[in-house]
Amino acid sequence: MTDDIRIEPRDGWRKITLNAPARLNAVNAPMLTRLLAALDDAEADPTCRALLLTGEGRGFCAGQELGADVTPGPNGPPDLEALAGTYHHEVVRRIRASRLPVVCAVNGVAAGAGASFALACDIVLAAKTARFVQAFVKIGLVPDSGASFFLTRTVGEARARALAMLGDAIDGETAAAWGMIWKAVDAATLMPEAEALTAQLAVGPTAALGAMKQMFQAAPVNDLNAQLDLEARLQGVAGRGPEFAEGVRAFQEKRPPVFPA
Ligand code: T3D
Repeated sequence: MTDDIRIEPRDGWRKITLNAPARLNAVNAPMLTRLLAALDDAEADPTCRALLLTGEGRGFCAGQELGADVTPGPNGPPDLEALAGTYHHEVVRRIRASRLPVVCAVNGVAAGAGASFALACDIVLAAKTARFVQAFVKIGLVPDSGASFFLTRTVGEARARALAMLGDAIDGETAAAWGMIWKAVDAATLMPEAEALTAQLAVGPTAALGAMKQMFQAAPVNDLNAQLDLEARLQGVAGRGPEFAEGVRAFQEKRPPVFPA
């Protein structure tokens, strides 16, 4: 039994580690099938309230494994549209559609689809020494797994185009300075900080955090009126829920809130 996806249950959250360090956690179809199952399983578990995604060893994820999946076979060249649609893009869709806040700890190089998986997450911490590489151009491909979507919205079109067309690596500190990620930290403190952040989210108002995800997903395509309508609708739902009741009660009683699972 392969353990290229390691799942560690913690108190109210799960840590999912891409675990193929010899190839910098480059992914293939079976590994992505297991990653999708891990995401689905966490989603279905009511006791799971947050996720942490990271990589084993010196890499976070070197994108698609440049192996059997993408090697021409007897039937001709690989069908990358099907490969992307079935596996890589489903990972991005699952993370974005999840009810759970997803933290990503980028421990090392994040290349190709690996960088996109990180950028799909809600809060991205990286080691200062981590590298983000739009590796696609180096092998004659185009950005995928949401890279063109995420980059234009985080670093802006000028930087997005250059990153994609040149394939230059940027380090964690630059990624943070450019607004691509939340924060760059010393490599030694990355995991404790990412775990503390995930634990914090796991005791947060889970339904409200899930609603925030819907909001931020919609914001880039909505105009202001549509976004105001969405915010009002989701605020209405939040206001009728037990989290708001507890939050207000805790404020009035001058104690920290204990949000229900
Ligand atoms: O349908 C579709 O959507 C298709 C898929 C598209 C999505 C994609 O992700 S396309 C992009 C695929 N990824 C790449 O092109 C990245 C290839 N790797 C690299 O450019 C470099 O390895 C890195 C920049 C990521 C890191 O460089 P460096 O110098 O730190 O490490 P290294 O020495 O190149 O790699 C270390 C080992 O990992 C090495 O193996 P070895 O020689 O020690 O046995 C290398 O072959 C292996 N490795 C790295 N990336 C991959 C990989 N093995 C297989 N697939 C990889 N993607």
